[in-house]
Amino acid sequence: MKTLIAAVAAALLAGVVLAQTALTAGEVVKVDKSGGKLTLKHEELKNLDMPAMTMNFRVTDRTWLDGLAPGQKVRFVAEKVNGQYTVVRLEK
Ligand SMILES: [Cu+2]
Repeated sequence: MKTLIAAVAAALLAGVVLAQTALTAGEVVKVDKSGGKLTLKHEELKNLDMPAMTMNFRVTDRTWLDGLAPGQKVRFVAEKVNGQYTVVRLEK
């Protein structure tokens, strides 16, 4: 029972942290559909302690890459998943 309560509490906390992670502005530089990767010129990512730069990200869902084109402005949330910077939320 204690384990269950701890698990529920952890899940709730994770949800709160995720909800508080603000969207960051970015511009699409390159789309790699087959590789499931996206190059973004992004503003500061506070949750990753990262300054503005242009870099590669993996994406949680490759279908997000459909219809994306270089020069397009997006808003996104990135996290480190299994050691790789990954876009976990994308708004076009
Ligand atoms: Cu970066």
